[in-house]
Amino acid sequence: MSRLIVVSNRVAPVDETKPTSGGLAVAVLAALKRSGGIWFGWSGDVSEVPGEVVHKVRSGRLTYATFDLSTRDHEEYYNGFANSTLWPLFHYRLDLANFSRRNYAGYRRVNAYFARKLVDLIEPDDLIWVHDYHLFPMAEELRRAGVANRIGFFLHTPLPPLELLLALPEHQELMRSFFAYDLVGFQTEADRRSLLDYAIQEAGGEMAGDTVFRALGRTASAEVHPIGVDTDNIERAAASAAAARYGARMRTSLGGRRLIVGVDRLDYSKGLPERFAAFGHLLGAYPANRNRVSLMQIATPTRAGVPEYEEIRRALETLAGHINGEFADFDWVPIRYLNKSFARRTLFGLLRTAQVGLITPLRDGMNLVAMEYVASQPPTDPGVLVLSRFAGAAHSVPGAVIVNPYDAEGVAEAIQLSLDMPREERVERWQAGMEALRRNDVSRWREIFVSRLAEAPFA
Ligand code: GDG
Repeated sequence: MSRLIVVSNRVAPVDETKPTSGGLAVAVLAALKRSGGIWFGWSGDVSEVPGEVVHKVRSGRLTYATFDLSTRDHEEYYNGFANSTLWPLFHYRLDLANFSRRNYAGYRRVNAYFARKLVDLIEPDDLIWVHDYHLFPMAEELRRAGVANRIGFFLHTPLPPLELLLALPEHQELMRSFFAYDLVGFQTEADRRSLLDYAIQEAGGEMAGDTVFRALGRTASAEVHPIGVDTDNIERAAASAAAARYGARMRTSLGGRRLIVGVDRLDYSKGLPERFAAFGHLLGAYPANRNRVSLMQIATPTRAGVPEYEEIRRALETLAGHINGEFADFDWVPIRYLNKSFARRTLFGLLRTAQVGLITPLRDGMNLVAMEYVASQPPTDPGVLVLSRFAGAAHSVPGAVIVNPYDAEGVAEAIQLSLDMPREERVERWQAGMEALRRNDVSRWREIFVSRLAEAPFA
């Protein structure tokens, strides 16, 4: 069997007791733990003298191969082009995207650097699987270095429509780097469509089969392979004694009141101000909820080096303050806003105690928390997932109450409907969701992608 080499910007900490609060790292770790392989990428450390050395650590069947980045690389490649240009653009936020040639040059430089380091590890039969928007040019760089292995790519974020992609000054170079892969995987059909529209309408390519396209002299397959979670493990962890202790503490603190929960990285794509506003609307329009229901929002800090993240943090504090100021009572705080991270077990215990999981991103590739909420529920008395139609998960988790996150009144209505939902309907919806999550869990995602990649070339 071929070895699998996974390449991603960040590699999860080898010490699994440290929280990993990023969807990609959570998913790749779950996908690789059992199958084994090499996980290659940035260590997460920045040093003035960037690591010429690749550190290798073995943990079970998985080998971590990591290296440091220099301060300049971190600024231009990671904070710069990846997180200040591509992230907002790919989440349809052209208004927040910064365009800088210097950052783009840094992005190319770091991709070339990743590729140079990786080449030494590659054996002829290895399958190489590159992840996410940080590393589009990897295949091109590896091909240039003579690597003939099969190389696949999975995009965890959305890919926006052609007209938005064209706003990127370097769209031609960046998008053609997709074409050097054998297989490109997306979360949803809309994302796949964006690549094919680009390949055909902008790059003059053509389809050569259901999924296979030809553009600029290269052939690749563009496919939808939605990611999943480690369903069984989450189910077990949420039902564990440790999780139950956190659940019990939570219930005591609620004093018989009901709980709505949201867990997200603190990011403008997650629709947090809109979510707070919808909750405020719930309290205003349905007064029976006052002193009866709380919203607990865990917003895990990320990407502190990007100014937009400081701004969203301030905006949320103000908004939570306003709503709490208007509705709080001496024994009740409407919004519990937590700007910190928790251990996974704690998180699942908290998700399990909430009657409503409120996951309302303005745009999200998939959203694993939506799936984690469903997998954490008690089977005989599950809560209801209220989910944005703009999360990839809306196509993968049946049984959710689907909302438009921009419509505060509609979201408030959906929350009320969920709070009032009879147990029978809740169980039915939950079972539909769980069935899908068990069928398409993260191991299955890995198996399908890797077996498709092994079938390449598709020409
Ligand atoms: C990207 C795409 C796509 C969060 N806070 C804590 C914590 N988390 C964990 C969650 C979940 C993960 O982080 C977040 O994953 P999401 O999918 O919700 O969001 P992104 O980080 O934006 O992920 C996304 C994903 O990649 C996978 O393809 O779904 O669309 O944007 O697992 O539980 N974990 C711990 N403490 C926290 O405080 N331990």
